Amino acid sequence: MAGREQKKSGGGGKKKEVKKETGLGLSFTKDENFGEWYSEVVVNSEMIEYYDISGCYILRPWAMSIWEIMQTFFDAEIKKMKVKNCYFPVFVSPGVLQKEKDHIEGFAPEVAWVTKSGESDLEVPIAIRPTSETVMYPYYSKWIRGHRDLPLKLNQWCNVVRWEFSNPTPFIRSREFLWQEGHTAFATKEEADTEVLEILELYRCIYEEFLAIPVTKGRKSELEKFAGGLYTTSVEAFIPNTGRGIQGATSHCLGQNFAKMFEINYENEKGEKAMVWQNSWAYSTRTIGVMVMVHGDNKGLVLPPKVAALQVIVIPVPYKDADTQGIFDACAATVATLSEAGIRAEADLRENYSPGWKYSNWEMKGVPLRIEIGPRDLANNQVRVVRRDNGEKTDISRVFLVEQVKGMLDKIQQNLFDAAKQKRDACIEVVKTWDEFVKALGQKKLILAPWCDEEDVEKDVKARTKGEMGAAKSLCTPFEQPELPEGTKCFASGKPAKKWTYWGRSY
Ligand code: 87F
Repeated sequence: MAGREQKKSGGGGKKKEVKKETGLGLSFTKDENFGEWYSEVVVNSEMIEYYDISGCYILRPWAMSIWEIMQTFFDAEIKKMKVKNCYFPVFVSPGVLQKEKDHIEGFAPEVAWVTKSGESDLEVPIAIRPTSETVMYPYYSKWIRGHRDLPLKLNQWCNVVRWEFSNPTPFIRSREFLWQEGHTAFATKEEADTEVLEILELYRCIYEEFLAIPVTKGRKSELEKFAGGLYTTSVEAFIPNTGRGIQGATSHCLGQNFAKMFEINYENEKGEKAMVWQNSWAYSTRTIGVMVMVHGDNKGLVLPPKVAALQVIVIPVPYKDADTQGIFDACAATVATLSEAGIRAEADLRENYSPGWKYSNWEMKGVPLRIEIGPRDLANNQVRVVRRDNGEKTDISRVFLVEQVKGMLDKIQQNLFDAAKQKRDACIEVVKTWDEFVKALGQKKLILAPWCDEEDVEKDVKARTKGEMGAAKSLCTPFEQPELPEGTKCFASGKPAKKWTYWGRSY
């Protein structure tokens, strides 16, 4: 995706600029230039400000509020599972980072280092965490002694730094990002296996119930899994405009690999020495980028009501000789009624902007519902409600305000999910042969193909599809498997197929 690095500032600000540029507030359309459209939406909606270090972005309150809503949900859910929050340092000593050598090898170029304090070189350079296994697990080794210390379930909400070199994109690929990382240790593999799926279900919930984005739960191939772990599960989303899959979040069973490396041992009930089973799981601010890409349109951002900091914006529409004060009072009363009912509502009473400008501005910011109150509405004790997702206008009596608005927010939430699912499903192509696969890839499809599940075959698929657009890879083997008739052959190798697997280009 294109996306410019240093966008000139401005855009969302003054009334003239927005109106004059295109009449829409955006100079690129989603279908014609997706990359530029995306950059413009995240900036003009006031979610992101570009920063003077490439790949780093300022998360403005409009973005942060979405993150916090998801965080509140997820944090409460993991606490129900007895996961405790903690905070480990951002710095990693080089020794401990090397310990994970085999697994860190491929990642090493992305690790950022602090080498100086002031003018003098540090005696030993210090790494900045790209993830916290090596930071945390030495202490797991220290804290876990007996079976009574298990399970140990910790999570931290933090930032991580990965010095990416390819194509930085706000939310999707940034050099610093926010996430939660959960790291748990159990006495048995069964407990670990169970938790992997419980967490994955929470991730599905974040995407489908909060962000209104359909995802596929599944297992990663041997090539695509976290190399340090036993197996990796993920929720996978799809961006129809670019025809790319995107990993939404991951839940790994680490097995005992790290336990061996970091000597995370304990004495079991029989007094024998045993090794823990571990999991790790994470979702990041990438979720917000996927939301923008999936739901945004040519007027800007489209927020699903459940993650919108502001669900309803109330705008007075006073005509010259109308009862302006009466209209403003009605706006304030409307906000009060909605707020009391737990609906996140505000009035835009700024007098230096026209109603029309405000409409575009709040559309750009993706607020799910706009309420307009003009003289006629005042006279009829009604308000006009306009949906952001489909532009539908309805006049509703103020008597039924709360129930109607609640109903509409629910409808918008559902409609966004249904529309996104329909679009995603329309991109799914079931293929059986290599020729069909190549054709579907060229058409930006999300490909479902029977596969022999062999690592070398996936490597071969990557090699054979290498090019400007990036190679195709497996996205996941969905847990929900269509029937695989006896004798079905692998699309790539012709060997007996073992699983239906999703393939495509990806972020
Ligand atoms: C970049 C630099 C160094 C990903 C990296 O998925 C190390 C790594 O280990 C690295 N990029 N990874 C894999 C992260 C695995 C795992 N960590 C905890 C997760 C979930 C949360």
